[in-house]
Formats: sequence, C-alpha cells, structure tokens
Amino acid sequence: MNFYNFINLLRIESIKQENTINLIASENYSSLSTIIYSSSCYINKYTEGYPKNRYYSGCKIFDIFENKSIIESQLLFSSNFSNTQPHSGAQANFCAFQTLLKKNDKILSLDLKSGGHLTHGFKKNFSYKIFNIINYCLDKNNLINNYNIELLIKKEKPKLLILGYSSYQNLIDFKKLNKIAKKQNCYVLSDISHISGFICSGLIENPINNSDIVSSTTHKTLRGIKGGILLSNNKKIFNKINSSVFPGQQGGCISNNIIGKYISFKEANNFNFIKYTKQILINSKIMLKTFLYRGYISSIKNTINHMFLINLLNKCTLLIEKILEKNGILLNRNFFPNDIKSSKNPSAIRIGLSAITTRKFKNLEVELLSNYICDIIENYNNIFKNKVKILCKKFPIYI
Ligand code: DSN
Repeated sequence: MNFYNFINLLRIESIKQENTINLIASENYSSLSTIIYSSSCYINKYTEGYPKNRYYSGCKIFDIFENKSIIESQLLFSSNFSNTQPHSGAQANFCAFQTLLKKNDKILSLDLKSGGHLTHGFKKNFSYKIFNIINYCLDKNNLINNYNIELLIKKEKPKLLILGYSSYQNLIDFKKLNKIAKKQNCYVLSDISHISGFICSGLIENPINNSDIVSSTTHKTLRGIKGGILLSNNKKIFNKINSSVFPGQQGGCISNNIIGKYISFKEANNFNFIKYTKQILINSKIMLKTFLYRGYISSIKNTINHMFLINLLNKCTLLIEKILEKNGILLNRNFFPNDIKSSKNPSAIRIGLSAITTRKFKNLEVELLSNYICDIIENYNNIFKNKVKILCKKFPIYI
C-alpha cells in the first residue's frame, strides 16, 4: 500500500468515526494527547524486563516513563502495586490466573450468558482449556446473588472466584463476596475492565482491598489507550504477578502504549474526569429510562454504570444491528440473561454511553437519540441517517 492509499483509508475511517454514534460499551475515544504521546519513536524500542532490570540495552529513558505509569496508576486506584505491561485485558487475566493457579484448578466465574467475559471460562477460550470452570448465573431477578455464590463456593471449593463482567447493570458487593471467598481459602480476582473509570472516580466501590488481584483494560470507561493493567495490595502476590507477566506470558511490553497509559491515567486523575464519569452515569440512566418508557425490557430497571441490555424478544438482533449501522449508530448484539438464542443472533442489544459522553452528549441529545433508536427498531428504516449526522457534527470527537 502506498502512503497516499494509507492516508486515504485513515481519512475514511476518521470521517466514519466522526459521523457515527458509537454505543459499543467496550469502546471510547482516547484524548488527542494520549494518541500523540503513544505514537512516538518508542514504537521502535524493545524494553523487555522491568525498570532497572532490563534484558536489552538502551532502556534508561523508558524506565522513567514506565515508573511514571506505575505511580500514576497506583494513585488512581489507591493500590500499593501495579503492573502496566499487559498488552490487553485478556492477557492481564491470563497473567492473574498464572499467578494464583495451577493447571486444572477450579475457577468460579459469571456465566457468559449472564454477562461474564470470554476469559472467565468460555468453552473456546484458554481459560476453559487450562482450568476447571464452574459458573454462577444470575438469579430470577437477573442479579448476582451472593448467597448462591456462597453455596457454590462451599460445594465446589474453587481456588479462584472471579468478580467482574462484560454486561451487567448492578453493583457487585466486593467486600461481602471477598469475605465469603476468604472463609473457604479461595482467591478473588476482580476484573474491573468495564467499570474502572467509575472506580477511579469513586462512583463505584474500589475492590482493591477486597481482592487478591484486580485486572482491567485501560480503554473502556477509563478512556485511555488499548491495553491491560494488573493491581494488587499484596506484595507476595504482586512479585508473582510481575514474573507472570514477564517472562511468564509476554516478552517485551508495547513501550509506546505504556506511555499512552501514563497519559490517560494522568487525565483520569483529575476532577474533570469525575465530572465526565458522573455524566456517563446520568446519560446511561436517561437512555435506559427512555427505552423503558417506550415499552422495552431491560435485565433490570436501573443501571449503575455506562451500559444496559435491551431484550428485543423475537426481533432479529443481527438485522437490527445492521439497520442501526445504516443510520450511523453502532452497537453490538448480546446475550440476555438465560438466552436460548445463538451468539450470532442473541436476544438483546448492549448499549454503552461512555463514547458519546466523551463527545459531550448530555440529557437532551441522549433522549433524542434514544427515541431515534426506538423508532429505527420499530420501523426497520434508515430515515434517521441525516439526523444522526447532524447530531455528530454538533458534537465532534476531536475538534
Ligand atoms: N468484548 C469486550 C467486552 O465487551 O467486554 C472485551 O473483550
């Protein structure tokens, strides 16, 4: 591909991003600073190892950056120890498992159809292939039930309890569940990938003191560059985390990304970020309320984070996703609790509000957009294409 073709493709993608509304709950827009600082000459540099203990020469300057990313993330999550090297959330989880478990050890985690993540034990994932996975499901009210988890821990005696999700709308009682797990000598991994932005803003309880390890991605509600992170307050466990990340799972870290992580942690360590996450929550509640008002069903009638599920019952969610995309609205289809449909055409759509909140959508626009979406779902047409474009023009991402 020549340079002009490359620039042209980038231009097309960036225009698409500017002209579409992104409701994908696992996505967000990094700040321009994060993009610029992470696109440096460090793309060229291997930095295997840790600060002051590298396996390649020429890493002295990078030690400064990595140390800054570590300190900033510790401040952000009030943690004593942090490893900012995991390439992704999936790799962070792999390293956490490798730290705490041996092959075939038992893991108790939230079922995929109840909102769990692939790395928490999905059949085709490494987690299922290496460990013995037992799932807890949501109860009849579509909630995580502490008592059910307690019964399962007593019966199954897992070595690790995973708390965390890809789609769930209510709080997790980290404190209580950690206490239950500890009584049975069970480790706790809190995967806060989706809610880390709310946790560092103090809007959701920080599980750092009620977990052996906390894992997260850095690009969802946290709004940073794509990547992973591992935190712990236990020094012994943390030393194992470090060797589990390198050389246990990864070689050199993605040096330029570590700098991007540092910039975004710094941005999140700011009063404006608290205001931002508060607005995500307001927007999320408004959109859910509008859907409920229009007669739609969610897994529960509230949300405490950036996302919620809407059950489209007999409608084809694959088709709805495509029609919404034709109108310039992006989201993903998703299992609804106890779904009997396939993963290709599950019953629900998942809606996330972080990205549009980054664009500064507030109450009025969110309500307007919610009604557009309901109309599109009900009428299967693309008459909102221009209205969506107008909304996008009013709320640019980067200008
Ligand atoms: N699929 C993403 C999520 O929504 O959790 C991350 O893998």
